[in-house]
Amino acid sequence: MSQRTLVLLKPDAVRRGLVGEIIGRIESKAGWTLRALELRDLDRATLEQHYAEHEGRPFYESLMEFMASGPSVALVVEGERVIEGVRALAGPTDPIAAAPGSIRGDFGTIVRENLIHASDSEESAERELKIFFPDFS
Ligand code: RTP
Ligand code: MG
Repeated sequence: MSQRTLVLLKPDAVRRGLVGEIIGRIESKAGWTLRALELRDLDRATLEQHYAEHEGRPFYESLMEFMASGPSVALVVEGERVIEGVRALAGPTDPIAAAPGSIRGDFGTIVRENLIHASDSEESAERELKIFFPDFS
């Protein structure tokens, strides 16, 4: 089943020069295609919408601050089971628990600075694609 997902390469990935490496891993999966790609500073309003489910959690403010600490790369990726697939490439939220071979497992140590966001369901993908690429259809 072909799907679209919203991927963010977070400010730590951009700062550390890992954009090419991470996009390469996504791009090299058979049949997956990049449909949009942009380096951008994410403003507070966009981040609040995106992370609305986490409002009030203890890590919320530090997550907001981190996500606004530099530009991110926003991507639309399309392909077979791509929603589940990019989450699998990323690995679990905590990079220390993420297996080597996954993006977070290979490059991360800090829960907040875990390099990549990817939509976690079809509903999330639809919601998040509208936030980041409202003109994209
Ligand atoms: P994401 O939404 O960014 O794709 O990551 P995720 O689904 O794996 O994790 P989620 O639970 O949605 O959390 C969103 C992001 O918040 C930061 N976080 N920090 N305990 C903490 O300090 C903590 N917990 C979560 C991470 O950047 C996580 O990706
Ligand atoms: Mg999440």
